[in-house]
Amino acid sequence: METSPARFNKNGYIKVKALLSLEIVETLETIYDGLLNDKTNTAHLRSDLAGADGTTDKKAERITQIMRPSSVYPDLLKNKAYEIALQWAKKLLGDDMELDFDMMIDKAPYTNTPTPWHQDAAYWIEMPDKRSVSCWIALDEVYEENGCMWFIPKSDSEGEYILPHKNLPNGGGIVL
Ligand SMILES: O=C(O)CCC(=O)C(=O)O
Repeated sequence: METSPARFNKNGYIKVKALLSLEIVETLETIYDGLLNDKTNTAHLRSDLAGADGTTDKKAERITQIMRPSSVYPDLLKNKAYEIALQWAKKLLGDDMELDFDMMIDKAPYTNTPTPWHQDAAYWIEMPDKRSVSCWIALDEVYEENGCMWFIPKSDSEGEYILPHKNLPNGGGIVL
């Protein structure tokens, strides 16, 4: 049977079944809900990945992204999720892997806004060491209709190629 590192190398991603206990997920959920509602202390870390939408209230966030939530709430780093994610990164890419940053994303209900297709590596230009892994942890039940993460397996011919990306015109994330 193919090992996880072999599958990761081949496809560019793996899915880990039951990465965290329900208790860990619930703790993260409580902290993240607090940060999501705390618009004052997170203002400098916060953006809308969907960008501005001229047709709705400009203040309404559709895909809230909060960079480095642990810088506002350092106890987050003590949560087992961080340790387990790092163990997996080491298993997949080597024992010298370290946490670079954490991030939370909230897809507000009834906004029907897709997250733009992208490669994470396109955000990380000029990184001398190209090894990286993002660990995406769902805190709610996720399925196609409510915004689960989608991956496209890399093809053999692509190698480590980063496709050209552009900025969304309305100030959101980058898109293929
Ligand atoms: O949750 C999503 O739909 C996108 C998340 C993402 O792109 C990321 O975590 O790098």
